[in-house]
Amino acid sequence: MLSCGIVGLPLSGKTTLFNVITKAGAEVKPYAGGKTDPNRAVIPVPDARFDKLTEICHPRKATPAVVEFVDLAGLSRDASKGAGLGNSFLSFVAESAALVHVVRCFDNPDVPHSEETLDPVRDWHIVETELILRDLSAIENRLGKLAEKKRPIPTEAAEQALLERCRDHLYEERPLREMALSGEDEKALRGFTFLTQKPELVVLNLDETQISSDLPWGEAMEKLASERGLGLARVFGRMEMEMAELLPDEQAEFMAELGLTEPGRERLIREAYSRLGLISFFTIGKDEVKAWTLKKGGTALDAAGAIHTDLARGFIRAQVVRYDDFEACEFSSAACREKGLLGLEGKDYTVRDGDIIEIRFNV
Ligand SMILES: Nc1nc2c(ncn2[C@@H]2O[C@H](COP(=O)(O)OP(=O)(O)OP(=O)(O)O)[C@@H](O)[C@H]2O)c(=O)[nH]1
Ligand SMILES: [Mg+2]
Repeated sequence: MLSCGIVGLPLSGKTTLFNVITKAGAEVKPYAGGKTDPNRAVIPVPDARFDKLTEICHPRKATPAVVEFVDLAGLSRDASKGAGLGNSFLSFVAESAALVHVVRCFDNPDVPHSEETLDPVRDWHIVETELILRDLSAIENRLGKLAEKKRPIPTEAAEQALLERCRDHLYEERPLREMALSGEDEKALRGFTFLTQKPELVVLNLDETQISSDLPWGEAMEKLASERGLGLARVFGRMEMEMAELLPDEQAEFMAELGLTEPGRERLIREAYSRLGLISFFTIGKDEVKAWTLKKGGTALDAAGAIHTDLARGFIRAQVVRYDDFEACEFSSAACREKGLLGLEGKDYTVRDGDIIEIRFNV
C-alpha cells in the first residue's frame, strides 16, 4: 500500500496532524519524544461519489479506497549526519511514497522550538536541506563504488552519468523532483528511493489566533510552494484535533463560527491522495461497491489487473461511464446507454478519476 510520511522539525505538530487525519488519538506532548517507531494508520479516503454509489446500490459490502499515514519522529538539523534519530528516521522516510511536511506556524511558549524563533520559511529549508543531503550521500556512495570498477559495463557508465547529473542538481540545493528525467532515467533511479523525488504537500500548522490575521510569512510560503510545485495546505492543528472529538452537531457549529466549510481532515486526505498521483475508479453491484486506486494515467488494462489478474489476462473490453454522467442520468445505466454515455473501451483507454467500470473478459 502507498503511504504518506509526515515529516517536519521536532515539535512542529506532526503527531497532532496525524491525529487530525486519522482520529487515532496518538500521544501528543510538549517536549520532543525521541520515539523511533512511527505511528501508523490506514484510513479510508473520503469520497462523496463513493458514498452516493453505496447509497444507491445497497451492496452487501462497501469498500472505500484507503491510504496509509505514517507519523515520523522529528527530523533535526544535521539528521543526515546522524544527529537526533538521524539515519533510522531517514530510512522510514524512504518507505513513503509521498511526504506531508508539517511546518510550525503556531506560537506556543510552553512548547520549545528547536530553532528558538518562529520562522516557517527557514524551518522548511532546514528539513529540505536534510533530505537533499541524504540523497547526496546515497549518490556519492554509489558513484564511489562505480568509480572503483576497472571496466564498467555500458549500463553502469550510463548510470554514472545520470547520477552525476543528479548530484550536480542537488549541489545547487534543488530537489530531484524538479529534474527533467526520461522514463528510462526514472526507472534507473527507482531503486534509490530518493527522498527529494517524492511529491510533497506542505502543511502550515496554524494557531486559532491566526485565522483571520495576515501572516507575515504567508506570502513567502505561497511563493515557495508554487515555484517548487509543492502542494500547500493550512491547518489549525491543535484546534482541529480537538474538534475531531466533538459530536457532528457541535462540529458543524464550531466550523461555522470559524468560517470553515469542511473539516481540514477531509481536505487533507484528498490532497495527499492526489499528491501521490492517485485516482479512484469504481466497480458497483449488489455484492460490492468498491473504490479502487490507480496511478494517474493508468489504462483500462491496469484497472482490470488491479481487480484481478484473470481480468487482465482475458480482457476483452471495459464498459465505462463517468460518475458525473451516471449521476446526471439519475443513476440509471439504461438512461446512460440511451444517451450514448456508456462507452466500450479497449485496453489502452486512459482511466479518468471517477470512472465506473465493468470489465468484460474471457478466460
Ligand atoms: N498552540 C498550539 N499548539 C500546538 C499546535 N499543534 C501542536 N501544538 C502543541 O505542540 C506540542 C507538540 O505537538 P506534537 O504534535 O506532539 O508535535 P510533533 O511534531 O509530533 O513532535 P515530535 O514528534 O516530538 O517531534 C504539543 O504540546 C501540542 O499541543 C497548534 O496548532 N497550536
Ligand atoms: Mg510526534
